[in-house]
Amino acid sequence: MIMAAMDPDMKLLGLWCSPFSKRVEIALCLKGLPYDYIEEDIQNKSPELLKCNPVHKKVPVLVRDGKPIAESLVILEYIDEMWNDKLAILPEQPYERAMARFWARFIDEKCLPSIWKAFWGPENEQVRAEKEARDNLNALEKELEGKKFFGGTSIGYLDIVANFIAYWLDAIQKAAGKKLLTKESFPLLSKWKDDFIACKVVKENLPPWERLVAYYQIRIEAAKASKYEENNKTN
Ligand SMILES: N[C@@H](CCC(=O)N[C@@H](CS)C(=O)NCC(=O)O)C(=O)O
Repeated sequence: MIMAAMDPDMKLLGLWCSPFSKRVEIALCLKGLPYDYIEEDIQNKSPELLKCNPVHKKVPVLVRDGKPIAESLVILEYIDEMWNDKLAILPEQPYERAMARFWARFIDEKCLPSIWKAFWGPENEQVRAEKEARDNLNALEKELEGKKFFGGTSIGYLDIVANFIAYWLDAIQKAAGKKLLTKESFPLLSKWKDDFIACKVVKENLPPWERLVAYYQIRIEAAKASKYEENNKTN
């Protein structure tokens, strides 16, 4: 996180390892907006988080002038509309905007769930999920043909939304000792992730690598242990 000057009018309830809250931090920093950052404890959610996001009870939540906004994609659009005099995040033309939203939903509704399932889903579903995840990554690979970033020549909405694929996926691959995305299988996505991570505003808003890998190692082990317990219960 960039330690922007404190602004009592705007605060972000976030989590250090959440790609969703990092999306918002990247957008705020791209716009050069100061905000106050509050780290949430997801195991022990604060009364403020529960009050600000009673429907999903998740981070990120952006609170501006006391009014909360939840869901990272919604927050990104709010930031872009609210500060439309600063660097644009969404494309300018309605068709390109619609397409960016289409792919953002594809990432959140199809791509990320298939990747999670491939790494810590039920064992008998992992192989199928891996195939699904590769097909989904392939669709994104095609989207990058002829472009440096999803947003064109510089990073935009869809690049920010895809942040998980650029950084978190590598940490999960390292933790699990299993690879979905390699330079050989996805050359365009691999080049894109290097370019994306090299952007100053992105680099400054990524969780520490070793801590993230350790976090996923624990998560993957916990998923294995709970499967083992379930099997023992049913056998
Ligand atoms: N669709 C949401 C997803 C947010 C999300 O899953 N946040 C996680 C942290 S990565 C969370 O707060 N989890 C708490 C919980 O599930 O109880 C968004 O885009 O903001």
